[in-house]
Amino acid sequence: MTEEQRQSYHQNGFVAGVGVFDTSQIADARQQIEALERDHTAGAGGHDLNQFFRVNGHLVIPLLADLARTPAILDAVEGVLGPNLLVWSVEFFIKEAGSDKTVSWHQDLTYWGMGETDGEVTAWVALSDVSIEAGCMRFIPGSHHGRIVDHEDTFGADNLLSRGQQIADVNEADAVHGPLRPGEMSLHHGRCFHASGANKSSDRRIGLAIRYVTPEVRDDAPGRDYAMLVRGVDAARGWINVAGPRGLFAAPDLAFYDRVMADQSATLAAGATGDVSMYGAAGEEGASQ
Ligand SMILES: O=C(O)CCC(=O)C(=O)O
Repeated sequence: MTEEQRQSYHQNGFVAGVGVFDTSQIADARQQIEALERDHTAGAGGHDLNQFFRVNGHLVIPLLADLARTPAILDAVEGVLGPNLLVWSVEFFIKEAGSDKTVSWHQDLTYWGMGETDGEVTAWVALSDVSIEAGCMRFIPGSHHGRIVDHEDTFGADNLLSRGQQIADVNEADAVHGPLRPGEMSLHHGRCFHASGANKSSDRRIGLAIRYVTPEVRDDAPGRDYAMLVRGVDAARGWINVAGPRGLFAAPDLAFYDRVMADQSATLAAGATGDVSMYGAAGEEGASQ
């Protein structure tokens, strides 16, 4: 990441177009992901693959843990968060070709039990051409300078978010698109307003969102929380440290996944007005945090 991109992140709360994989590397990653979809739809341990793709797949799928450890991604994230980095969550945002799925305007940190921290950033990696037509993310520049604002639960059927949470008052005229070519990523701050529209393209729109935190970010909500150290040291020990998967769907990792799931869903569901399906059986394209 260039110094200009780093400054842009701090000023605007997001930066797009950061190159991390070359064409053949990203094609290879997509091919491996689509092979998992083809060969392991049924998942394991009582959860289908879609569930692992939506939430915390890095605990049971080595490919996802490896992607989250990619040095080029960590270099960029280190540029904004500093030298000590943990992965809190890995999740896919997939919109099939021609899909009406959208993501409503929201701030990520609203329900994550981390307060209003500056110590969390999402690296969103494009595994396909994530153009405006394909429903790339839109951001409100500078919105991360404010606090967490009120969100309302809509539980919209076409909304990829678990509770369809949305910010009521967004001036869409201020929004900036963040299109990405395959192998590029964007970084966005946990308080930056963002959303995305339908995929009107003829290819799948595949994004991998990796949430990085620093050791100092503490989970002050009910329950406990977990993160995987990927760079530097965790001297604060505020997170329960996760080693990463032993192999694809290894039995002890599947049992651990269920424990993490139970502890995190207590935090996510706090204050919800309906049934939050973050970890439940999701629809065709699933629901996310
Ligand atoms: O993929 C999208 O359109 C939304 C992603 C998102 O909300 C996130 O990564 O926080």
